[in-house]
Amino acid sequence: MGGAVVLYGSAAGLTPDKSTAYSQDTPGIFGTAEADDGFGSAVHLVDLNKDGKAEAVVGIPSENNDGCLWIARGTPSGPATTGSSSLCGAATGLTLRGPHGLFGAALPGAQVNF
Ligand SMILES: [Ca+2]
Ligand SMILES: [Ca+2]
Repeated sequence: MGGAVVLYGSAAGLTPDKSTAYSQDTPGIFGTAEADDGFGSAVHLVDLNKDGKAEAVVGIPSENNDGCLWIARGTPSGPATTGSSSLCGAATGLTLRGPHGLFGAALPGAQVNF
């Protein structure tokens, strides 16, 4: 289980207006919400394709015992589940140790890099 919420800024600061919550129960997000997935344990906003819109990268460190990242494409109205993608630890070719690989447990932080 777990979740991540995108809040938007305004002249008065962060506002819940237009906020969007994401979890593995959200249509368009891969997998299913399971106990101890840790969806949202780490989050990062970064413009990966340099189009001026931030992608949301969400860590799911206990997904499928190796851990995964979910990446939502940035759009003018915020991160979109349509066309989102995932990357899991074992698929990267990294050697993951221990009962949980914890891929996606740490990301640089919630920030926007343009
Ligand atoms: Ca899951
Ligand atoms: Ca982008």
